[in-house]
Amino acid sequence: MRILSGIKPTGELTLGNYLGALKNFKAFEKQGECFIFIADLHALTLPIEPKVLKENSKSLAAFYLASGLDPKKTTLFLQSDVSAHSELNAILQNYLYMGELSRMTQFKDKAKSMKDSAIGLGLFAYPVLMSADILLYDADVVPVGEDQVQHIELTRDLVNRFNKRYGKVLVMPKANINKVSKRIMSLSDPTKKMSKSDPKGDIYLKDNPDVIRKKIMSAVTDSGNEIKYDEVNKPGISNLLVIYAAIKGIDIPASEKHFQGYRYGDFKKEIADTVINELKPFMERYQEIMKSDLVNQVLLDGAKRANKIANITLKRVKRAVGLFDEK
Ligand code: AQP
Repeated sequence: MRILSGIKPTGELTLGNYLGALKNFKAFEKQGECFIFIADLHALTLPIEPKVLKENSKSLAAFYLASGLDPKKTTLFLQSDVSAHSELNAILQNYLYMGELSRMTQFKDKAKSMKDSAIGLGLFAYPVLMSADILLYDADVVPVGEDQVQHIELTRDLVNRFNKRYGKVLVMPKANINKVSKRIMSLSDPTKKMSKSDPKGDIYLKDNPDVIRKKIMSAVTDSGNEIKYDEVNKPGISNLLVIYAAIKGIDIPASEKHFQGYRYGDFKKEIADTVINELKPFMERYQEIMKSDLVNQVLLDGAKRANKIANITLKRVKRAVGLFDEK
């Protein structure tokens, strides 16, 4: 089984990125052949300073390694180091259509506060490049948070459309959504996703323990006093229950049961302790990796391995569509 996942180096990683993605990678490594990449081309779809993008990319590679991934087993690489992503993107963009791309929720969300003249083509065509990322590695499984499911569905439509016309060229991928940590919400507005590009209510992995505690103790809850999972009427409490469940590897009813009879203050205090204890060893590993030369070595080796596999698929697609390729 081939598994593929990536994160955009657009900003400081949040607890949402950690619970929704990083924390799950090690388990996937045991289940199949993993390709985990730094989606730096995707990061260009919204304005970003070159220096920041470069630093974020290195930092993200170190976070991948700190999550326990073994770079000998898993191919860790930079998207921009594998030119086949851009080449396949150029081919696939002819098989996805304006109508379906303009219906993508993520595009609508990101573009709603922007003037038309400021919306880059890359932001609009984001799902095309994402399809290329997935299909190049013949990925069977793509672990994602809830808001990426629509993009995977679009990739599946593309595979059907393409294979119907050219035969069985592309492998059909499937989204894998972690039931518990699929959507960690903002602490200040628990009806909105915690997102690295929206600093309100985020816990950053690089926050120090005092800051984390302060953020959790002041997280928005409600005027009641019952610790109960109820996304509609108690989104703040529900979000904290989810965070606890995701860290402990339990389901939400078990998280609810654990906090039965707690007062809000004590509940938040235990959530803060749990988050701080979870992130401490992870961040220590991250700091060590950042001090070493490991990231450069791993990305160099990863690029070689990723290019090899990606170019095989690219060749298959080029031949299928009739691009002259007798070499
Ligand atoms: N709040 C979240 N809850 C659960 N999972 C999340 N992920 C992100 N936020 C949450 C998961 O982290 C991975 C990284 O995704 P990405 O950086 O490629 O894009 P994203 O989903 O758009 O993440 P952000 O933090 O919201 O980025 P920006 O702000 O740059 O758009 C994915 O697996 C995602 O599901």
